[in-house]
Amino acid sequence: MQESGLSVGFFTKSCVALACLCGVHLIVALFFYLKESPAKFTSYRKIQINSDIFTSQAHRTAALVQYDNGTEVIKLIYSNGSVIKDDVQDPAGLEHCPETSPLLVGRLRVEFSEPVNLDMVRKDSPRLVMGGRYKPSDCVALQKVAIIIPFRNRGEHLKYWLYYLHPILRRQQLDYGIYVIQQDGEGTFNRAKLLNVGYVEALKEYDYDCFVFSDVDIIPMDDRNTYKCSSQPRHLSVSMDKFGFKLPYKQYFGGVSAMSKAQFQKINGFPNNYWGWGGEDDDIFNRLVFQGMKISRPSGDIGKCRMIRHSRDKKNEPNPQRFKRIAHTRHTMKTDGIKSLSYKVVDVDKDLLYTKITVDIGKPGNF
Ligand code: UDH
Ligand code: NGS
Repeated sequence: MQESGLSVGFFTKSCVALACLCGVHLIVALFFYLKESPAKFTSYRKIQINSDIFTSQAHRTAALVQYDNGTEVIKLIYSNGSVIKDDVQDPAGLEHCPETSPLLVGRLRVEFSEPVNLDMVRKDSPRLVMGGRYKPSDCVALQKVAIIIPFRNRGEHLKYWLYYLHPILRRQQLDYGIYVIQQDGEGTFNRAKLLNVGYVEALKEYDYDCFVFSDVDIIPMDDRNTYKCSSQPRHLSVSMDKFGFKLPYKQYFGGVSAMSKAQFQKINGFPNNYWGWGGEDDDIFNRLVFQGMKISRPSGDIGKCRMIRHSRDKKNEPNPQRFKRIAHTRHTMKTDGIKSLSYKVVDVDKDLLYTKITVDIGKPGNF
């Protein structure tokens, strides 16, 4: 009787010990399973980056890597917690490009005395895709930038622009596309309406998050003047040779500027009813100010640019109505803009170096 009592006690103890062993084994296995397979569960790894994309100096950002059902999701967040960028990592597992590209060389020699050869540009950019599209091979660009050029009868200027800008944009490690928006016909030129068309047409093609609006005859003299967007609308052609390398006036917003999609939407895009030369850039400046935004600019040194000298274009005489119009921006911007834009695409020409879209934008009083 005593013997069987002993063996029952021994048996119970053995069972308890075995159960404990199994428990420990299970915990250890679970620990290693969780450690090795973060993708199976939602977990977070925080990494600090020095970024000023969509952020000012005052708002340092952090990148949060979230593993969610096996996908690595990058969220760029403000220090106050709001998400500003939410991106799925490149399937090839590439890292994001650094905030400052290591490929930049700084000051550039820009001159227009010799004709340029675009074949060299084509050869030097093996990753260029039809339509003037490019993205870096070794990292995921921080911004997807559509560059929009208002255009008519400026073929020579376009050659210089493509010759200088493609290598610069490549060194800036941008995911970019070039859109030349050509006004059809011989009617009065309308720069701002063409820029609106460029915005709409570029977005039909790709999910751009930044838009650079550039005259065809302005070339940056320093590749540190990055053609990308910032937390505030950015004016890029801040010290032009024709103005003695300074701003002609504090509110000047002409030449080359950059706006995120959100900034552009907030001001209802650009005005459609400035026909002929002048004032449309001042109207855009007014829109930005009325929506509580401030202009950001590179330093005068980094923002140096050259303009290709030319005579006044036909059908782009100074617009006599421009002063009256810029006095009423606060009111007109509500109705006149991207929401009221209408036009017809006449032709799309895809070159390796650009997409040229010819558009009928009507004439004053029409559309
Ligand atoms: N543009 C064209 N074709 C035109 C008119 C304008 O492509 O017929 C585009 C082009 O991208 C140009 C931009 O619109 O860079 C702005 O043109 P603009 O005429 O408003 O400005 P710009 O400063 O010339 O180039 C102003 C008149 C210069 C007279 C100089 C007299 N010495
Ligand atoms: C201002 C124009 C702007 C123009 C700027 C520079 O006077 O549209 O000159 O012109 N504003 C008005 O006329 C109301 S520029 O010297 O580049 O031809 O951008």
